Amino acid sequence: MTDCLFCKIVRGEIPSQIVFENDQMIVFKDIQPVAPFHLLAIPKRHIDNIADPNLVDGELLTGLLQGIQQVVTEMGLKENGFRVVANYGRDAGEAVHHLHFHMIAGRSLAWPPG
Ligand code: DGP
Repeated sequence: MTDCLFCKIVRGEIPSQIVFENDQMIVFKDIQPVAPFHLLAIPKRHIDNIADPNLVDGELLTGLLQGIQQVVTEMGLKENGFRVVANYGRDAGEAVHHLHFHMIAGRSLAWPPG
């Protein structure tokens, strides 16, 4: 998708702070962090969001989760805990329409979220 913001980040057309990358995905720092650690895990391939039927490709989803597991392990986030969130639609505040998992950690996180 030419105009997709996160596709541009994948292609390196918009600068980002990438902390993890493999063939399928990148993980980079959120530009508006809500916690000391706020990362976004995204597939390199354009997938609209968590409700995109293309995500039934179990291999992609498994790969994304494996990448997330690797990052939380390597960054030491498993010690105190972390949260992984995918927003969908207006009520959840989805702003960028390229599948992304927020990875949030580094402070006590309230539940339920606001
Ligand atoms: P969501 O509301 O779930 O669609 O979250 C989108 C997130 O993307 C939001 O936390 C801010 C982040 N974001 C938006 N534009 C950029 C950008 O250009 N660079 C980075 N690193 N993050 C961005």
